[in-house]
Amino acid sequence: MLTYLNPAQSQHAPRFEFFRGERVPCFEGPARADFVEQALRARGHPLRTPEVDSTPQLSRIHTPRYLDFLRTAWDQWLALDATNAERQPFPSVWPVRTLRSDLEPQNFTARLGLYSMDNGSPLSAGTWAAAKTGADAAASAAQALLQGERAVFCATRPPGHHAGPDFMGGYCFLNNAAVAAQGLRDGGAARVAVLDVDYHHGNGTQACFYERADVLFVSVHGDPRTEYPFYLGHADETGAGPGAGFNLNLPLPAGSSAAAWFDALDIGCQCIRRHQADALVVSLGLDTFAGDPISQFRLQRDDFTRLGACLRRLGLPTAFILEGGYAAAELGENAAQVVQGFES
Ligand code: OKP
Ligand code: ZN
Repeated sequence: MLTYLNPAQSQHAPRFEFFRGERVPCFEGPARADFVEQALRARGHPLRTPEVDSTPQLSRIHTPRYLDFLRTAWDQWLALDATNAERQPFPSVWPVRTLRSDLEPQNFTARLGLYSMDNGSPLSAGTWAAAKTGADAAASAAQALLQGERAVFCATRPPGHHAGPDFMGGYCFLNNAAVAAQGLRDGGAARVAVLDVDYHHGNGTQACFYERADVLFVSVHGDPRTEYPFYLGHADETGAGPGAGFNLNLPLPAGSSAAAWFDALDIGCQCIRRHQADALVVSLGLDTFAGDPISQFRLQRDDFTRLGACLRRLGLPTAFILEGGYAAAELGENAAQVVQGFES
């Protein structure tokens, strides 16, 4: 399967995040993409670097003020104090209900909170470069499908599905899957489906398309009553305005079996068939794996082959966009199994 890599991915390398009140090494690090590249290379899949500038799609998905902030955030952080190069910024205040988010604060920490949904999206010097090149990879994947490729794999990080129109969150900065879907629309696909199989609900992608009928969003994920991102991903969220009926959430309890997961996937696939989409974007989180350190579904290696085979049967031009998956040593194998299942 044609694969796009993100040659800038290793520039996004924050050193730590917060976990249960402690500073711990980031679960989401450069080794993840290296393992995926290694596994796909070993199986002989053709590897390419991005050839499309995603700027037009990014400006349809994200707001100008958020893009401006993200592009300049690290420089703003350094401008506060040159020794900040060795430190990481974290938000500590957020404009929740009753507070104003329409004004652009002058204080950096206030801006960081305004454009963040959580404190779980650490920044580093190369975050913009890595996120932008990742979005370029997603736009390149869309273009390859429009040019007749049957399926494309985007082996990128940081992930994107928690990033909304004007916020980062959950290790995500730019919404790669939304960029791919928008690229397909811009290139002539009338209807696009996004299927999100990451353990965590793709709140950012849902938000991007919630009022749109041209992009169907379907997600199978841990029940947000107990699982991140908590505040979105419930079954009663079905779309709004022109997008009413174009959003399907299939939450499952933490600890659900692979059998229950495939039953939900089947419902999601039936929905995609009914909508007669012209192309499919898969937000491929592999944190549904039984060995994932921060997630609680129970898929095994062979289940990823089965996932690939299920997706092939939809018969659509398909862009796989890597999202989560934190058992890094097994991530490459699991990704390669999805590809093998799709191609078998
Ligand atoms: C991103 B993706 C909190 C650590 C947990 C939430 C999980 C983000 C998952 N400091 N953060 O959907 O795999
Ligand atoms: Zn996830």
